[in-house]
Order: sequence, then structure tokens, then C-alpha cells
Amino acid sequence: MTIDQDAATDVDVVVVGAGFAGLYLVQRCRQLGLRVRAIDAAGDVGGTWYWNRYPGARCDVPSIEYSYGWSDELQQEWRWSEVMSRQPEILEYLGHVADRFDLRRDITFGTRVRAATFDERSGAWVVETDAGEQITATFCVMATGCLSVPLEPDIPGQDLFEGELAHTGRYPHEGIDFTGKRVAVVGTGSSGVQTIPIVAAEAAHLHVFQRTPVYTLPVMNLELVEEADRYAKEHYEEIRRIQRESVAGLSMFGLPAGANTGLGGLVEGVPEDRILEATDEQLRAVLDEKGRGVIYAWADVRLDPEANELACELYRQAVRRIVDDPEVAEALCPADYPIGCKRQVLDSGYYETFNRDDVTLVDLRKTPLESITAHGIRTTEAEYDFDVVILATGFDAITGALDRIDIRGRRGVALRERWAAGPRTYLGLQSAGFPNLFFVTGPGSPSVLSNMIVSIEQHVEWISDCIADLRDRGVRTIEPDRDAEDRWVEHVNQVAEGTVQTSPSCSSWYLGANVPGKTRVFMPYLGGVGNYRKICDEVVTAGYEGFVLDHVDDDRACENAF
Ligand code: FAD
Ligand code: N01
Repeated sequence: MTIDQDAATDVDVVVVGAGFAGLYLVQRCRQLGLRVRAIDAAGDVGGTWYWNRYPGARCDVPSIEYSYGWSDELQQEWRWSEVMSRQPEILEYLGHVADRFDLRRDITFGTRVRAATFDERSGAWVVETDAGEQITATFCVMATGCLSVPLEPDIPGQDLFEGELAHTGRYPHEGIDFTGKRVAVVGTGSSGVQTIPIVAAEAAHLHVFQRTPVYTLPVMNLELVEEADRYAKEHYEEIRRIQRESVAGLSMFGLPAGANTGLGGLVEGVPEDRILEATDEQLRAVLDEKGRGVIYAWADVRLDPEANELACELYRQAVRRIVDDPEVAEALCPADYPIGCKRQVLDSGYYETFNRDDVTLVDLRKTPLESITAHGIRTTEAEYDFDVVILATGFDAITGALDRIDIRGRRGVALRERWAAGPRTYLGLQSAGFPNLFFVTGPGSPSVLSNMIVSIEQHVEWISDCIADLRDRGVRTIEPDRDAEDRWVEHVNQVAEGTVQTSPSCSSWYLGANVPGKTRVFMPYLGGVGNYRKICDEVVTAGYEGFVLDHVDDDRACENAF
């Protein structure tokens, strides 16, 4: 049964995005008998893994865990080749999912959604695309991704560059041949750190333009051995259960002891000792044993600023041990923000790369970047010539994709205006005044603080179950009650208050601090994946507590409008 018996809308559910979230939504909606259509600006499925094709791109979570758990057949038949897979393999996996479940027939590719408007009279969403099409739907789900809008830095002269200019988040499909070329990489976050060692090995000379030095941990790019694959396949049920109940969406099954989780810790378990109580000999011994991993060896590092600074100093000592040139080492040492305030970066041979004769570090804190010229890059000190410039400058994260769609709810109110002082949601799922509009991994949910596939699956299941439930109960619209939304926003802020992620010296994309002019608000929910899931489930059990369920012309629903 479809929702709209008279089929006054084109579909029951329109989904924007065909990455991990959009694909599962298509599958789920179909299973529930809903008419669904997805739209993606990309040329095919994959989302993040379609766009980010830069050299060295791979996930920072074990692939056994960074994969769908909703089909046992799928997880039994798929074989990952590495513990943390490379971009081509993840994209191949998502292509396989699309083929296996015949998902592409409900997806329109190469089409951008420009606007989505709630029509109060008909109670339908009208979605407009850049192809000039209007699609009407009872529900609209934004599976637009938290890291899908590349941050084009405000560097003058980009149009003038006569060589090849690429952003890691929009990397050319045919790749770039660096052989014999002079290459620049701007940015040293996760994308830059993954790219730099690989480009260095190919290019004639690489210049790395660094503004803020990074805390990065060595990752073990290991082959996924037969035994680990078999073990996971025998234990998937348990692995998925532990993921769902965990803080960060990880079970850490099958990883060798000492391996990085990529989310801020090592597999060996939660440390109990306090760094502030350690003797100098103990500190040295742990530094000798763990190198940069020293930062996760103590319980108080994330909790106490003094402990954090001591761990930062040990990290810097570990960097100085790797990098030969003391001046370069000093420039690479992060100094003015705490460990743990950003998503943990993982690398393969990052610091060692700076020992190569054909790699030069340019410290933009000393010599700021002025412009891109026809032949390269100009700083306040020098002019450099390049054949290729790679911008690894990050994303307008979490709200960026939503902000670029003209979303209008009741009374024509624009979502970007409602969120001008920071995003406001109830449970990260919906925003008051925007009935039947859902966000996957939206602000106010654990989202980017987790293994995102676990958070995506939870949201897709909650949203699709809710839609089917409303259909079965004859409810036409759902939206948050304003008070419930206010309380949730306050709760999200309270949980974040006083944490290392919101410390004044932290300028992360979690806070929107990387985008000039963006309101500084901590966007994701730090309450943990397992706890958050429980809250969402309890809300349903209590009859969608905090939501207004009603007909489009109901008074209470209208009062909820802005
Ligand atoms: P996306 O994969 O971003 O897909 C969103 C899609 O929506 C895109 O294809 C986009 O084109 C489309 N879209 C957006 N706006 C519009 C519009 N207006 N019209 C039409 N289409 C639109 N997370 C982890 O947990 N672990 C990792 O190891 C990890 N590695 C990452 C590595 C990189 C390089 C990046 C950039 C991110 C990584 N992430 C990782 C986060 C990653 O984004 C998520 O894990 C996950 O892939 C997100 O899936 P999604 O479907 O929600 O969004
Ligand atoms: O982006 P970032 P990213 N001039 O924002 C610099 C996921 N991910 O694409 O810090 C000069 O972290 C900027 O400098 P500063 C993961 O969640 C995962 O690397 O603003 N420099 C910074 O160094 C990650 O957290 C993987 O001073 C400029 C860099 O560019 C998220 O995506 C891999 C500049 C941006 O770093 C984003 O990572 C890749 C300018 N105008 C991505 N503007 C995995 O490993 C920005 N910078 C799984």
C-alpha cells in the first residue's frame, strides 16, 4: 500500500543523496512498500567514495565495521582485502550493493536538488532539480552527507592557474599523473595527510602548505587475512550488536592489539592510569614503547587540560624523533590546541615523508598564503611554480549540503534562516516547522563522532519505520514540538560543554570554525551511539514523544510553525 492512495504525489518518499545513507533508504522504503525515488548530483552511487578519489583515500574504521549490517547475505558474500580499505574497494562495494539489490532503477544521477518546499495545502514536499523537474512526495529525506560540500578556500587567483587544480573532495576520475611534476598540497587534515606520502613518492618535488599542524597516528594498513575474515563472518551478529550499543559505533572485533581505532584510541582497552601522576621515567618508557600513540595511554588526557598539554608535549617529542631537520620538525609540531578536539587523523608514513629531499614544508603561519597565480602559489615571502595544485582544504561540514538547498517549511520559512544562529533539531532527525522532512546523521545526533555507517543505519531504520508507522496509523505529518526541540538543543549543548571538543582553542569543523562566517556551534551529539539509540527508541515507545503527529490543517501543527 502506498501512503497516498490517490497517488497525488509522484512518490511517497524522495531521498536526496545516494551514498551509504541514500542507498539503504531506497532499499528500506521498497521493503516497506513505499514508492521511493533518490536524486544525486554524482554520476553514480557512492557519495563520499564517489567524490573523494584522491591518492591514499581510505577509511579510518575497520572495513568489517565500516560496512552495512542490514543484509546477512551481503556481509557473508563480500570479502574485504584490507583491514581498512581503500577508496576504490569501498566504491566497488557500494556498486555491488546497488547491483545486488537493483537500487539504481530508483535513483536519478547527475542531478542536483536546488529547492524543497513544503506545500501546506496539499501537505506534500515539492522538490526541484537543476534539470527543471519538480517531484512531489509526502516525505523528503535529506541523505545529503555531512562531508559532501568541499570547502573552496577563499584564495584569490584560483581561476588564473594554468596547471591542474583539484580539490580532494572533487578529485578527477581519471586521476592525476604526478610523474616528473612539481606539485603543491594545501592542507594537512585527514585528506592531506593521506595524500602527501603518496604524491611525494611520485612527484618530482612536493611542497606541502601547512597552516595548522596535525596530531596524526600511524595506521596499520594490513591485509585482511583469511582467518580474520572467517572470524568476522562467524560473529557478525555479535559484532553488529556491540557496535549498536557502543559509544562510537565500533566493536573492534578482529583487530590486532595496538591497532588504531581511528576514533581516538587504541584497541588495547581503556587506560586507567593518570598522566599527571606518572614519573618522568614512566613517561619516557611509555613514549619509547608507543611513540605517537603515547597520547592515548592515560585516562586523564581528554578530561584535564593540564594532562592534555603534557600528552601534547610527549607527542611533539615523538615527532622530533622521526623528523630529521629540527626546524621542519618544530614546524610540524602541533602546539596551540588540545589532542582530541578534532576527529583523529591516521597516516601511513606522514612524518617520514618530510625527510625526503624532494619534499618541502611551507609554514603558512610564518608566511601566509597570498594567492594562486598563473604558475603556482604566492606567499608573503616567496613565489612557487607548480604543475599541479591539490587543495585538501576540507568541507563545509554537517550543515553545508542542507544550506545549499533552498528548503522551505511552513509559511515559507527557510531552513537556512531558522538555523542562522546554529542548527536546531529534535534528535538530529527533524526541525520544527518542517513537517515530514528528515535528516540522516543530522546536527544534534552522534553522526560524525561515530563509525558513521552504524549511525546511518540507525537513522535510516528509525525514519523508514516511522514513515511506515504513520502510514499504517493514517497520520499525515510528523514534526518536532518546539519545546521538545529546544530541550534537545539545550541537552546537546550541555553534554558538549566543558569537553575538549569545545575548548576555546579548538577550531574544528565540528564547530563550523573552518568556514569563514559560519556560526560557531558544536553540531554533533556527544552522548554516544548506544545511549542515543535508546533515547530514539524510547521516544517511539512513548508514542513519538516530543513530536507533533497530525493532519496538515490541524491547529496544533500550525501553531508549531514559525
Ligand atoms: P555521502 O556519502 O556524503 O553522500 C551524500 C550524497 O548526497 C553525495 O553523493 C552528494 O552528491 C549528494 N548530494 C548532496 N547534496 C545534494 C543535492 N543538493 N542534490 C543532489 N545530490 C546531493 N566516516 C567514517 O565513519 N569512517 C571513515 O573511515 C570515513 N572516512 C571518510 C573519508 C573521507 C575522505 C571522507 C570525506 C569522509 C569519510 N567518512 C568516514 C565520513 C563519510 O562521509 C561517511 O562515512 C559516509 O560515507 C557518509 O554517507 P552518506 O550517504 O551519509 O553521505
Ligand atoms: O579537512 P580538514 P579534511 N589556506 O578540515 C587547511 C573525514 N576524512 O578533508 O586547520 C591554507 O580536516 C586546514 O588548515 P586549518 C574526517 O572526518 C576522513 O582533511 O584550517 N590551509 C586543514 O589543515 C575528516 O576530519 C579520512 O588551519 C587551509 C586542512 O586544510 C574530515 O573528513 C580522510 C585553508 C583541512 O583539513 C575532513 O578532513 C579524509 C586555506 N585557505 C577525510 N583552508 C579518513 O582517513 C583550509 N586549510 C578516513
